[in-house]
Amino acid sequence: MGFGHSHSHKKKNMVRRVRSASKAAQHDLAHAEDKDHHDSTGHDWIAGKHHHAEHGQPYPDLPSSHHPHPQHAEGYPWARVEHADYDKPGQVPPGHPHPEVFDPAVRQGAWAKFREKELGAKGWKEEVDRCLAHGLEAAPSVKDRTISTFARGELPHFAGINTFAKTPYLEDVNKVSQFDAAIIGVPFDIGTTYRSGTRFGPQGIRRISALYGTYNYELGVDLRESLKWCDVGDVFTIANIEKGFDQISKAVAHVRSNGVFPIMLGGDHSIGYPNVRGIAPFIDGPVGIIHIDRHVDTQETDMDERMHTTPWFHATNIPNAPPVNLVQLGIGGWQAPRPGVKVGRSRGTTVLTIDDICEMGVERAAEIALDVAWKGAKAVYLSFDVDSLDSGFVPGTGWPEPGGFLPREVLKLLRLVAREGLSGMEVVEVAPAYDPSDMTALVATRGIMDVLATLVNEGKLGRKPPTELPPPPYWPERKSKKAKAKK
Ligand SMILES: [Mn+2]
Repeated sequence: MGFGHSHSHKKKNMVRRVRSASKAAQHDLAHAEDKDHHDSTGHDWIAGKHHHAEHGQPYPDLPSSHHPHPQHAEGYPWARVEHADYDKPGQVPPGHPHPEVFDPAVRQGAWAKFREKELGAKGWKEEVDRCLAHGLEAAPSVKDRTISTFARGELPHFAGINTFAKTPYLEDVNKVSQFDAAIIGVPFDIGTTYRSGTRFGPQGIRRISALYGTYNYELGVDLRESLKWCDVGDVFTIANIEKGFDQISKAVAHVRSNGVFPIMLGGDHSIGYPNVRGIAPFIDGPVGIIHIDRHVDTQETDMDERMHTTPWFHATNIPNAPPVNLVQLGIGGWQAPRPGVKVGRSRGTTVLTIDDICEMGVERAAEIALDVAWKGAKAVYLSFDVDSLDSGFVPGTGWPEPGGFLPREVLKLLRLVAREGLSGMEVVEVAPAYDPSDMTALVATRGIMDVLATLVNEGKLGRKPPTELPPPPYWPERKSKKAKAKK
């Protein structure tokens, strides 16, 4: 019998084994008894002879693992199974009661399973190489040799210096033109009129964004493979509205003028104006604005300054950002200053309330938004205020309001309005201090990721891997294409 058992109290040399002795004591005892399996180098276990629980046998009480079977040496009491291979779209295991779930033209679950195969892994290999080069190879005991000593990439998700979704930090912004898209933090909250705290929005969004990988199953996208993007860090904001705006516009203009898609992490909503002001000069024609919010934010001033209740008044004063191309989605509730409503009425902006959108459906609302924003326009800017969601989902915001979007509604809306391409986007009003769960910052992260995925899938940004699959299910056809008007 193996060592560790006391089947008999009578032993030669009168050595008595004690079950309760420590592992080390039992080990020493085995040496004293000259047990043969301790003769091998490093005291490795010999199959069928060793019985220590610390060696990780999964079922020490089962007879089959007591003496492992040579065909399944890992000690499991069942034999290895060879599964049939259903590696082709539409292939169905015999007798499956619902063959339509295997049809990639019908079900997203099937489509996405095969789309994953087409996404490639070049970006992943480059990341591994970079991690090993900069972070050293792992200790010899680590079997997975893609792991480095110092965390330098996506993994582990809890480690590292947080950039947005662990995308590389670009310290030298002079090199930004090498990228397709850039994350710009805008820690600015002196435009708030109630709860402050959105100056910590970029930090909060980056922190929870570490939870995400670069791949999304149902959208069939791996941003690591399809997008060259970076995080340029934060704008040096000034505690003065106008100087702050100037800094923000200059930063956004730098990124946009280098042909890079800018993604601004707010910050309160006052930054909408300097953001558009940074982009519009580089657009050869009108810019439309799609604004998702509970609040119209169209009054001229609030408490005598250009606060976060005012961005679209000033943005639509920019010569090539006309108010007829401003569409506002999700408006409503008890936080609606009447001066802003008056401006919207007189300038002819387009407003859809939550009730409008619930009645017509998100798909129809997105059609309207695209028609309005793109009418005669050369580019469209997207502004996503997290307070457009029901306050239950976004406690970490300055002006929470019940009755807004559900997360899956607003995420679908974001994806649909991004489909014709964008000149830039912002996510505003995340104030992490009011939301220790970070769910508000998470929905901001998610909105950005879904928009980027859509831009890639629609061929508007980065590189879309070629596909032999049918179009993804549930992605509605665009009824009135702006292409018609363009040609
Ligand atoms: Mn708002």
